[in-house]
Amino acid sequence: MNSDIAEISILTLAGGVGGAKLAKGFYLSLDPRQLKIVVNTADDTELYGLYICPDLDTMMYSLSNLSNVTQGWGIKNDSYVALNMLDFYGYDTWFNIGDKDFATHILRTELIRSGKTLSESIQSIKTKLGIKSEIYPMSDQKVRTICTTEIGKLKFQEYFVEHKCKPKLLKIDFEGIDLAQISTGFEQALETCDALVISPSNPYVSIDPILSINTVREKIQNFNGIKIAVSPIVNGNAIKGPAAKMLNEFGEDVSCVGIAKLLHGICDVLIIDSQDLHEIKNIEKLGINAVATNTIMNSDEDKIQLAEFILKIINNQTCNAKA
Ligand code: FO1
Repeated sequence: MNSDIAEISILTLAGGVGGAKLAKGFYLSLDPRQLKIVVNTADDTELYGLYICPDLDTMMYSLSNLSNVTQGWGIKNDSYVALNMLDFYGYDTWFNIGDKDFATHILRTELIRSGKTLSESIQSIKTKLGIKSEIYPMSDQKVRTICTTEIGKLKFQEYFVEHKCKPKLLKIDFEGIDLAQISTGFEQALETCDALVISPSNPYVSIDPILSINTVREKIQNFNGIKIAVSPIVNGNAIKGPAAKMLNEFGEDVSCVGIAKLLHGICDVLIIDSQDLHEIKNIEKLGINAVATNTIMNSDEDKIQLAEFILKIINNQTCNAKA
């Protein structure tokens, strides 16, 4: 990497597995201090008296190499002895929490019960996991995605895990969004970072909660660095999760063009997969530049390759800006 890259600071917005994969790519390509990560917390839930933050944990497990990469969440080689005993006691156990994973929820719940903010609890846990980049929740206030479906209102994890995203989705609300403030770390990162990268995460339930926090959308519109997004839809499909189904149910194009439409005003360059090369002109008609590369991230090498592709775009843009 040339020296300019060494000075660039990246803020990435992330949720779910796609967000964790790209962040891992940056984490392996940069000095950790160059990377700041903001994570969706609207998937969070309370179970068994514990405060559970799936997207934050997926992110932290990914960066600390603890992640169960085949399922995308939870800790590798975990056991489910505690869950089986909870089942014996008659608890619902459709949300599969492993024994090691329980330790994270117990630690976070204790920190929060002791008066720590969510940001402070993440700072403590990520430090114990040896993670050197900053990770911030989108907000320290409680926001919860509520899915109104053809079978009624469901909390996000009830929709996503218990009902496997099957019920037709009619509406998505973010309970608590009006009182939620942008987290301090997020606000400072928007003021100081050179580039903003919107991860290939679900636009509705991972990125939109972050954008819906008071002042965030306008801060991003006024962000003085380059704004890049990676399409989570490749060749009309989501790599993982319900993004394609949601785009279809909300009447949008189930394509990277449909994604581009949702990014109007907050994205300068949309990175699409090589399989969607033919869509570049349709995206550019929307006033968003588009570039194609391999965006499927299976191995760490794939994640690094995509991260470095993005860093080159940022570097060129930054050099041009300085010229
Ligand atoms: N996703 C599932 O599909 N099934 C599960 O049983 C499940 C358990 C689980 C436990 C802890 C955790 O942090 C995440 C977990 N997830 C599970 C993923 C979770 O639903 C996330 O919200 C999704 O990955 C979307 O972000």
